[in-house]
Amino acid sequence: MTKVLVIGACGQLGFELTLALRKLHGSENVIASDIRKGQEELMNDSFEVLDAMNKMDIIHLVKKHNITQIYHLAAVLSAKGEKNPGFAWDLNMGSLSNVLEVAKEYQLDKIYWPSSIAVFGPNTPQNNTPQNCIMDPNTVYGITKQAGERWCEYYFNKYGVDVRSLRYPGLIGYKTMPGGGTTDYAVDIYYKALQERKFECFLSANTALPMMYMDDAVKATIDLMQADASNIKIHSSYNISAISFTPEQISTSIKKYIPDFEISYKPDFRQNIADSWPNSIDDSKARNDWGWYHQYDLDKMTEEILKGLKEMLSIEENQ
Ligand code: AKB
Repeated sequence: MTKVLVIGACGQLGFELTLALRKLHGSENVIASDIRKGQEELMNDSFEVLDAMNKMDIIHLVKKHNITQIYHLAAVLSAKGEKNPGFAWDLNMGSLSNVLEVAKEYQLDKIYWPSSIAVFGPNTPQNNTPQNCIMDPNTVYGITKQAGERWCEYYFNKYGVDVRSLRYPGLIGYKTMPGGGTTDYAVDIYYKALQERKFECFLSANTALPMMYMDDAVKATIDLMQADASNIKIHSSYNISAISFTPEQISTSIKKYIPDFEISYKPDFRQNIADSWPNSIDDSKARNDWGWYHQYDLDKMTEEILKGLKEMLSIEENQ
C-alpha cells in the first residue's frame, strides 16, 4: 500500500503535484505538508503543518500515517537564496539530510527530491548540456543542489535508499506563484500580459533558458517514480528538458494572442545567475532509460496558460 508524504506541498510544484498524486493514489493516501497552511484545495484531513528542519516531526508523521514514500520539495530557490545564503544552505541541506536519514531508518520504499539546472555553472557547456560535464555552480542554491545530488547517490550506494531525482528547468505554471527563482519571469509575464498588457523583464531579451510547462513537470516526476527500479540508471539526478526560449521569444508567443502586449527589459542581479546556466539541456538518458517525453511546446503552453489564467482571474475579480 502506497502512502505518500509531500513536504513543501503549498509551493508552485507541490500544489499541482499533490493534486496529481491524490488522483493517482487516492486523497487519503497522500498527506500534504508545509511549514504553514496554504491553498484551500489541500486543506483537508490529509494536511499537516511540518517544519522539515525538524527530523523528529518528520518521524512523527511517517509513523502516524504509515508513510512509504516522501516527495521532499521544500527549498530556497536561486534568487532568494542569494539574499540569505546561510539560511538557504541550512534549509536545503538540513532538510534533505533529515529526509534521507528517515528513509534509511524507517526503510521507506522511495524518496523523490528535485534538483535543478542550477547545478551547472559558467564553465559548463551551455548548449545541449550533457548529463555528465563540468559543474561549477556559483549560487548557494546551485551548490546545495549539486551537494544534494551527491548526497542522494551516496545514500543509494551505501544504504540502498531508492531516491530518485530530476534536474528541473524553469517550471511554468499559473495556479500557484513561484517563490524566488531566476526563471520566475516566465510566470509573471502571463499575469502582466493579461492584467496590464505590458511587462518589464529582469532578464535581457536574448537570455535563453531551459523551461517546462507544469503539466510536463508533474508527468515527468510521476513517470520517474513509477518507473521500474531496474530502469533507473542514474541515482544522482536526471537531466530533463522540454523547451528553451528567451524573453523575446515568449513575448512573441504571447503577442499571437494579445497583439498589443509590450515587453521592456531592465536586467538586475538575476541576469548573472541566468548567464551561468545552460541555454538548453540534453535529456537523452531520461528518454532512453524510462521513456520520458514532453507534450508542451512554447505556443501550446502560452495558449493553455492564457486561457486558464483568464478564467482564474475573472473568478477572483467576481468574488
Ligand atoms: C530558479 O530559478 O531558481 C528555479 C530553478 C531553475 O531551479 N526555477
